[in-house]
Amino acid sequence: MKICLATLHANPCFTPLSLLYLKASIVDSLSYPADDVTIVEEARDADPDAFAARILSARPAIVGFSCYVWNVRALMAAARRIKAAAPDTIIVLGGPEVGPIAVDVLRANPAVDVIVSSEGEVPFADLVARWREGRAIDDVPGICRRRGACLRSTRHRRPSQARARGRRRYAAPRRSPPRPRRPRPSATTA
Ligand code: B12
Repeated sequence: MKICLATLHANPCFTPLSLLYLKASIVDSLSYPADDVTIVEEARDADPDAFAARILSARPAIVGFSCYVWNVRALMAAARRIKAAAPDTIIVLGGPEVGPIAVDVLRANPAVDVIVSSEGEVPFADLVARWREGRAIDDVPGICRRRGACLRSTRHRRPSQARARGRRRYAAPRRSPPRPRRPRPSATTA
């Protein structure tokens, strides 16, 4: 199953830390092939059709969008385009602009299937593992999802429970291939 994790930056030089952590988490905890997880990042004024087309070109079974105040409208537009072009694609959201209001966001955006309401590393890996194995996601902690015409939320797993499962540390994110260093502005002399 190919996965595409995508976001739009307010400033193109920023790093999509959330997506790098999510990728590291599934590569580390599920031994997911790193090459099957694409990260697509563009500036927030990216052309919506081109952005959606770039995501679709990875042929993902799962698309994860990282949603913040500066990109949520454009990402919802991309979600609609992706669902229209490839209806079987599972669309998952996370991030501070959607997690706390997951029910409202799901209700307003029929193209979205699941929202992870807080830190994503553990629930996203849980979701991916279950989708890969064809298992139900009903009891994955800390998500809000559709079930027919209804919306269902599950409670977060308490940190002590996560620790008991040996998940005290998250896998370190890394870029592959690394983004080329931008040249530092040269010092000017008067
Ligand atoms: C560091 C930081 C910055 C750095 C960014 C460095 C970089 N990435 O290159 C700098 C200083 C540059 C910055 C700039 C801005 N920031 Co800032 N920043 C933060 C801060 C302190 C931490 C963000 C971070 O990296 N967290 C670590 C990552 C791993 O966590 P995360 O992004 O929350 O992602 C986790 C979950 O949300 C979830 N998740 C996220 N996406 C997804 C997707 C899926 C599919 C799933 C399942 C889960 C999931 O799982 C992730 C891993 O646990 C937060 C406040 C905070 N404490 O969170 C504000 C915050 C993100 N910033 C904010 C804002 C508004 C901005 C600016 C617009 C400010 C401005 N006016 O210019 C800019 C735009 C940045 C951009 N990326 O384009 C707001 C966003 C509010 C919102 N509701 O969206 C925040 C929340 C601060 C706040 N409380 O208001 N920021």
